[in-house]
Amino acid sequence: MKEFLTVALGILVFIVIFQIAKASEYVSALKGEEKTRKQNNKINAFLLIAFLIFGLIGAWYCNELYWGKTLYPQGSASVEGEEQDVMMYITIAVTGIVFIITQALLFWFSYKYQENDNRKAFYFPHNTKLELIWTGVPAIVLCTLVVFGLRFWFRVTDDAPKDSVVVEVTGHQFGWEFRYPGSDKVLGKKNYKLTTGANSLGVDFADKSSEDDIHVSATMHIPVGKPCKMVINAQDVIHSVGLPHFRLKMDAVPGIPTTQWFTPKYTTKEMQDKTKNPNFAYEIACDQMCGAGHFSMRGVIVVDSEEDYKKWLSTQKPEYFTIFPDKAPKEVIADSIKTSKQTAQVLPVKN
Ligand SMILES: [Cu+2]
Repeated sequence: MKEFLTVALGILVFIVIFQIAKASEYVSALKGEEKTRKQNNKINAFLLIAFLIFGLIGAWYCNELYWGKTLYPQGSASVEGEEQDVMMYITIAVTGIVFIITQALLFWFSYKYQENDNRKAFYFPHNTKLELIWTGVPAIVLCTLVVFGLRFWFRVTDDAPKDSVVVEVTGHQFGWEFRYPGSDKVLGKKNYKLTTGANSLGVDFADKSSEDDIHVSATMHIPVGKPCKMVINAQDVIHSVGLPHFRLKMDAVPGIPTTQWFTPKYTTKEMQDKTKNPNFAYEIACDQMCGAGHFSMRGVIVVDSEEDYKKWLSTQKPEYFTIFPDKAPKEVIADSIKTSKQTAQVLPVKN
């Protein structure tokens, strides 16, 4: 019903516009073409100025209205992102100034140089000097902006600092998996042919370095103030690790691991206080349309204090022991029994 009404309304509006156009054609025939054209010219010249003024006010008003809802007032939550924010402001300032000047001139000239019987148009077909200036200056400015952008890009995609916390981030339809290299600081090899229900990342457990690797889903923990290097993968289609608070984004491409690193400035708790939002969470938003469940592909990054991070890490069991329980040392089994007993005590007993 709603669709039908919308279509009917569209047709009605079209008929009304068509009839008005037809009527004004008859009016102009009666009044004389020349006179009507001159009158229309005047109205259009005035409307162009009105469009300029209301357009600029509208742009300013929208900015006032929605500025607080963007992530800019919060500032960058990563050390590296600060540079990117400065770059963004410079880009907006440069392009903004050019936009305002060119648009103001465009509309003002349309008004000022409207048809006038006492003025003859000046024929100005070509000026090489002028063309060189308006091509050269924007080219130099844009190249400078691109060079600064590339410098930032090379920094965050280059080798991460030696003391970085390494996390492998894997995207799949529709969620995120995280793998930590464990105490040997080396991620075990993977082979997609080894992927099974239990070994969902296809880790090659014949590789010794994989025995202490930790696998967690949906929520990733990292310590504050320490560089974090992400090794990014995808298992099915292209996804993208979008970290708006840290001002980063990197595609997750099947078969081609990508990397990016950053240093979180505030813990999640500090950010909750800073934004006065007790539910604040650093988010991984998939920035690539990846299928029907794309909207649900949200991951969470918990930035802990160094101490809390170590505590969290110590409670994680290597995936190897989950898949091969018989290989687990006795204390791990004892630990997991203890944990399950504690959980049993905490959980209400259902009869
Ligand atoms: Cu996705």
